[in-house]
Amino acid sequence: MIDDMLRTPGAVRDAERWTAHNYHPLPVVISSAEGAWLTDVDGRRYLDFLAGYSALNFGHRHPQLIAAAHAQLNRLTLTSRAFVHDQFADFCRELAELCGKDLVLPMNTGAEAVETGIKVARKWGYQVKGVPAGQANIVVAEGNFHGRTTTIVSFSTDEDARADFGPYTPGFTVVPYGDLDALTAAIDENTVAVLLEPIQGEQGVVVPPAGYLPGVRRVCTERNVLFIADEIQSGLGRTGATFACDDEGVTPDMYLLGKALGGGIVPVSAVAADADVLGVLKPGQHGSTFGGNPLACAVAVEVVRLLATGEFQRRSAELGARLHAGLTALIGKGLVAVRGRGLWAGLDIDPALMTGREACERLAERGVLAKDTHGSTIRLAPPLVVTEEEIDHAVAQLAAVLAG
Ligand code: IF1
Repeated sequence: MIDDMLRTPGAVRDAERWTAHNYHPLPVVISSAEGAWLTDVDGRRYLDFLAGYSALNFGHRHPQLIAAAHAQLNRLTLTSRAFVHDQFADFCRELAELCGKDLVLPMNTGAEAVETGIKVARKWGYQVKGVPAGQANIVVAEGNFHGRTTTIVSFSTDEDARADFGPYTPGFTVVPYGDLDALTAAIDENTVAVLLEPIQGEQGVVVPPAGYLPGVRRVCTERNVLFIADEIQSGLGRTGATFACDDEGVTPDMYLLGKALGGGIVPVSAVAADADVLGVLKPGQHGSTFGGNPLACAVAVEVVRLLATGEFQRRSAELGARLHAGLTALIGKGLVAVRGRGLWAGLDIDPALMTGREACERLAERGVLAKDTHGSTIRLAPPLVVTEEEIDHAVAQLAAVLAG
């Protein structure tokens, strides 16, 4: 292992020498970026078709977001929630309005938003629904990815993410994704919530069958169960709408948000829900040191304002149609399936040709950066500022890679 590292470029080797090997990054060392473009330490440029796993929906260093960050850096960066600061109310109000919810609870990472959602759903179950103490259960889907904490991986179905991290947190029931009958059957009198990605990202950008999300919404309403939508990757413009749930005309009881909410600058996540849900939390029962900090709020409120124009949702829908048309034309030419919506696609490459990792290595040699999910599946998720020409260029490079 260490010998392999010694043969890789200096900066890559140095990085690997001093860190745990919990990632296997492409041997590309980025030093600057703007919009949809990255530049490495040798001046080579790459089109970014990962966008930080959808944390860079507005592109690298969007001027409006960078300006907001600089202005706040020169005034106030952290107070803790022991005090209020002058960026807090605007961010929480404008995000709540974007979500159509009463309240927002700001955190930092996506996993923290998911953990917050789980804790709030359980407390709501005991205090509002009347579930017996310690008996709350939450229904989740096979193929889920909601983060990496020990509770979250407790209900993961991905052995790489879960193995050897026990003992696991109880209180979760796993059902096949997209199977409304199985989900309905799994709900019992102690079920407090259903937690789903409206489109499963890490599983390979898996879009559920038409009618599934509306069915989940109906069943949750009928059974007095909270519908929690993890929109951390699917939300904030990625699918061509503000939220992926919008595409199905569905409003969850709780939105879990993250990634792009921080504008690709600072970690910002949040839970948005009505008062009858988030109101179960009293002072001292939940929190975090950096959650809702002034720098985070100053950047994230500008993200909300960018989304409020609808420009990025329109771009994702219109340019996403161009992306999917280009990709669909490659089915039978190295691709076996294309999934997704808006500027978000999961591609199954013919396994006989190459793995997803090999495809991404060859794309990188052609100046396009993407990431495999599993096996021969890769995900494409460019910043929503990408242009038609850049989309056509990336698809052409993929076609060339597949053609060998
Ligand atoms: C890694 C995956 C993507 C997420 C959804 C919550 C979180 C994520 C739907 C947690 C985070 C990231 C985590 C990062 C790679 C990336 C990822 F490959 F892990 F699965 F995008 F698909 N809900 N996804 O996608 O948010 O705590 O990371 O802020 O862990 O390798 P986080």
